[in-house]
Amino acid sequence: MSNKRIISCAITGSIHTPTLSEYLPWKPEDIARQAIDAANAGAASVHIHARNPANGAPSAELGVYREIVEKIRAESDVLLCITTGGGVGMSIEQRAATVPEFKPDLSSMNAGSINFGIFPLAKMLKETKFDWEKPYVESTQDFVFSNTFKAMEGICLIMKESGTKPELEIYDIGQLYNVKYLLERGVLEEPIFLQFVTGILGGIGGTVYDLMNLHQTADRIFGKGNYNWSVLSAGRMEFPICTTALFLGGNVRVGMEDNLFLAKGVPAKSNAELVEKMVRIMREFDFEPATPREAREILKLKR
Ligand code: KMH
Ligand code: ZN
Repeated sequence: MSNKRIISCAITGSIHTPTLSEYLPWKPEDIARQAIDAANAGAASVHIHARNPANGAPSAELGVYREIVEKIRAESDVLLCITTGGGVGMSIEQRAATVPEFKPDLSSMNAGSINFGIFPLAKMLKETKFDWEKPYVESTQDFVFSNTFKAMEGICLIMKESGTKPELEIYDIGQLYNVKYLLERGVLEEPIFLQFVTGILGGIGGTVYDLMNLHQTADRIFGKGNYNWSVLSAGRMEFPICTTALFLGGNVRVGMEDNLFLAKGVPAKSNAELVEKMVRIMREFDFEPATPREAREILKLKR
């Protein structure tokens, strides 16, 4: 087993709100700057969401995405992974629009519908910087993150036409079977790249047992060594779960989309800090972060 591991860094996402961390980037120039710094710190891939430059609310505006994408591409050869998960309340058409527009190396492809509950964050939002924050997170008590078979097939075909590889976001065991179905339908191509998303309320938990369960089921369905995978864990299990994945042959995702803390009670001051910590852990165990060029080879990207 090679000792190279891809670090993905998810820069801002659409879960956390500006009040939760003063360091969460939400202006396009800050998102781009933190992505470039994360790449320089050892991330081979950056996962991008856009936010409204006026108030940090999740945004589907292609103009905002363009500013972020152009700034990153001008300074870095890091793999670009643009979300098609978007944010609460966006239509599937809005979520998919970045793929043909920017033809990124990777785009997230959420592999099934789930309840997506971020409403427990509301208790941390007594006073907020912006009015939208509390109602946004509270609304997820009644929110289904919709990814129907029709929507998934549509998005996979758009990615195929754009030469973009799907990063398949797997929130629970059953979604691995959705991926198997999409492979059989011919809308996905091997080798697939799975991103195990653990610790989201509505999906699988964020324990080592959950990771093992996902990994073993994927081995059984797709065949050991026939696919690439990575893991993220929301919140304080980010580093324990990512560290475990290294020994199982997996790649890792860190970043402020998933976790705002460097250690207990210590807010991360940037995404690069989270990447630097992951690199330190890796090197303690003789793993090395893959470069963007190595990541392209590992993932068998065509472009
Ligand atoms: N927000 C994470 C739970 C996406 O952007 O499409 C998973 C994610 C999905 O990053
Ligand atoms: Zn995301």
